Amino acid sequence: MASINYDQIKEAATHHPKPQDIKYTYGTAGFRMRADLLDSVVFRVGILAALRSKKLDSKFLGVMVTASHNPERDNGIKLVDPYGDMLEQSWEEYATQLANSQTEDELVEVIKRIVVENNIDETKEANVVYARDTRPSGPALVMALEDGLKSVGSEVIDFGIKTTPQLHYMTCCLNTKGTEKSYGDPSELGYYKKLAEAFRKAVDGKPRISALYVDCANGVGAPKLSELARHVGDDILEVIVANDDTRTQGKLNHLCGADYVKTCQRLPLGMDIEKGKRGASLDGDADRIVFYFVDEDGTFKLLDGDKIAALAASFVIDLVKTAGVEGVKVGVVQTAYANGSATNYLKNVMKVPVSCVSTGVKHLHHEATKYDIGVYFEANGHGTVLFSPEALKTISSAKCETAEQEDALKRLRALTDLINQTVGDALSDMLLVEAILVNKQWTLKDWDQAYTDLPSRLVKVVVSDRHIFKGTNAERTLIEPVGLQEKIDALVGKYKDGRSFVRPSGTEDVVRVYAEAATREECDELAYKVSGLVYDEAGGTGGRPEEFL
Ligand code: G16
Repeated sequence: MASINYDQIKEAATHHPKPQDIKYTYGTAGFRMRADLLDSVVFRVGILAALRSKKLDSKFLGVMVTASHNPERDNGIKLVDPYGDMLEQSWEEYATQLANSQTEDELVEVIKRIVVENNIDETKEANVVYARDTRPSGPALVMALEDGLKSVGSEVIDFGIKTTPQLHYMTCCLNTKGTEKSYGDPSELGYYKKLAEAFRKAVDGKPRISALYVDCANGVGAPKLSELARHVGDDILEVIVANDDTRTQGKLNHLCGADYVKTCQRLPLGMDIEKGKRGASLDGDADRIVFYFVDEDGTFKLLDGDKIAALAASFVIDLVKTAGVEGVKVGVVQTAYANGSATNYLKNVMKVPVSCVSTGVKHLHHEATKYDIGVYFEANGHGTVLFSPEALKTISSAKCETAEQEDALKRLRALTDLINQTVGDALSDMLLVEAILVNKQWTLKDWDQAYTDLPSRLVKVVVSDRHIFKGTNAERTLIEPVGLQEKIDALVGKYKDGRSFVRPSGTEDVVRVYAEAATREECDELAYKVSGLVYDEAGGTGGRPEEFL
């Protein structure tokens, strides 16, 4: 292949000018903001993906156009490394530099710097695959992405509309094809078949449980879940798809979806499930899931990412023990948003090692690879279970002496295929939870009994500049604005089991305030006071946070 043609890049870039006066930041999961401001960013991310592919010996890089849980007017871009994990963090800075280079000349300078610093062979082929969710702004942004890719002469595969985890899966499959690490068939059909087959094995011989109603946030999860359910078969899993309107403008994530349900702690619009029925919500790109039900007394009960982590960890630990592969150790990774009761249960009742890292799947995933089996979930429902190569080897080569051992081993092996190893995946996680509940013949209420969440509250505070907030200690302690943390601590000290922390969101233009305490009243009061403090002392704009009724 010829070297990079910088004149070609300059010419293409004139069609995707960077708006003046905007500073783009690479957030928790890539760039994310109002879609009408993203054209130049997406063009440049195309260039970055191609450069990284060249650097990685022409491996396939993935690019997903999505804004996940954000409102429909937003869009964004997530980058997927060859084995399905998020973009290597040292390259986030390059993404930021490319996105913020104002002129075509500056852009070319940054590209040349990346090439030199990484010793990139310009003549290597670049391979990039991409997909998008159902947002109306998606097609135009994909065209900008293609222009960026073409300007560097990249080979491309357009996977059309997919969930984010499907793109992660396919990127990994393409790069492992024909090797001993082959992850599967790099197609949507291959994805469904792999999951469906593994689910069948995981629930083999156990009776089906009641139907699961799934709120798909009116997003890409709706058609994909229907397709998956068809492959699994309703003889073993009955899924009722709700909020599947991907065509009517304004409906995506509107009063529905995993983020809404978790934040507001109430049923989504369009899912009026009766007492005793089982519900779940996906987010806009189907990488998060939360479960819920309405108790006999009418209380809404949420089973979030923390509950999924505890369920998955305890099931896996039991299987490991019964299968006789006890050398394989399980650990759990959480963030500061994990409910205090969840952490306490895992550490002190289940006696599992627990690590706490900064928000963002990229941080959790990395930490989880340190365990033989690493269970990582954010409280918002984003997560998965990772099996280390050694654990996989032990599980696949283990010999069994009893029928009980054989059964446990069969189910454990099925889980290694059922659980998406590349990233948190709502569809795969849904099947994982269902497989565990089927095996245990549990209702959601049975699952919920393990521990009782401390009342918690998540508040969004709008400030003039959220970038002035800087944290440390896995984002649990603010170091800037100076003095604010001491004031938060003084408030927290007044409440039994009180805990509160503040951090800037990396996906929305808000500051997030988290609070928990022994009772609902105390928790709400603490959340109200801390968010008021943030608003008053750190440039709150718009309405001052209100008391919760
Ligand atoms: C993304 C990340 C998650 C993170 C969430 C919220 O999720 O992948 O790890 O928890 O953003 O991040 P923040 O609090 O910084 O806004 P998604 O599903 O929106 O892509």
